[in-house]
Amino acid sequence: MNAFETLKAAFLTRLETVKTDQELAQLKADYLGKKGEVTGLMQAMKDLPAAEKPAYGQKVNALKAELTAALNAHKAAIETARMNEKLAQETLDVTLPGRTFPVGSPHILSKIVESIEDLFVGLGYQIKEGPEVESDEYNFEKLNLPKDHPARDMQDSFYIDPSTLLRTHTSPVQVRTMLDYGGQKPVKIICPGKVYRRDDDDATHSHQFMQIEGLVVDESTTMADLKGTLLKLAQTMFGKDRTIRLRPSYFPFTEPSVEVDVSCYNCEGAGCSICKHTGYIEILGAGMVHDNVLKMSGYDPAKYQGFAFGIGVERIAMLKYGIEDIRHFYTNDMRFMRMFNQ
Ligand code: 2NM
Repeated sequence: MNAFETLKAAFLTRLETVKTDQELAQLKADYLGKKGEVTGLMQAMKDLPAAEKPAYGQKVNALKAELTAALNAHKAAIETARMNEKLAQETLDVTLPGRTFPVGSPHILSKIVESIEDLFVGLGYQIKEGPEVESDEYNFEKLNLPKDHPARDMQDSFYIDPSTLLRTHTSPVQVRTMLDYGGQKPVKIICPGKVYRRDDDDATHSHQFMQIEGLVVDESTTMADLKGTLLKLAQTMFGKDRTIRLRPSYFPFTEPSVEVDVSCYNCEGAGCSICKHTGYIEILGAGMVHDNVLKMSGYDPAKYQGFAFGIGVERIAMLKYGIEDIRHFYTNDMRFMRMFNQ
């Protein structure tokens, strides 16, 4: 073997062991750098006879090209190996199950409110909300509950000061709406929201509960309109085969006033423990808006008539789902909440 072949063999042996960029750079410097082996061969040319110089030069250049090509090929191999290793380490198993996280759902009371809102929006009503802290004026006075009325007893409401309280029903929102309309245009609204009464909480009483009240005021509104509307409402809540029954009652803000019963969804009128063998279940109160109420909110009873109704949302949910304690709606026991989770 001549010097060229020895040098090339030594280079290739070392190249085999090169694993890093630094080792590669060092090898390149040792052979192809300014003081490298190949450069040394080139410098040796000056001691040769002139006739041998061209062939010698060509041999050195060929060797240089060969070593450079080997270096580049090895460099590419190192990079490929590094990339493959990285890919193997960073592989994602797209078939692994995803990370699950808990998802909530609307509260059962919200669902009932929304289904009733859907019905009334479909009938052309507007949804109106108002403040939970109300004036005595809107909560009682303008609803035909004068100062000495028993329902205004301090014992029954949460008073903030002598003329301010937590609303005991959503009717003040209806008073506000009538005043806002200036006695000049028809009213067709429902008012959902929280209301407050000073009760001791037990299975059937809560100091805070949800109500939906409806009010229609127009130039030829009758009790027949009320009855048809309440039939639709009863069927939406308890099924399309339900009928309703009106019984005379009393509310200060309506005259006449009625209590509304729905035919029993359990026994269809035959009699069972749910309807206490009467075939009917009481679900809401209603009536024709009292002349005094219309007047105090700016509507002329000679021109306008109105009907109104009020419904307790918890009571509806309790009937519908056989819930025996109203406190379940507010204690937020997840086992209770999840029963309505779909
Ligand atoms: C009820 C029963 C009967 C009612 C009356 C009014 C208003 F503001 F128009 F006078 N709003 N709601 C009403 C009537 C509420 O709840 C059992």
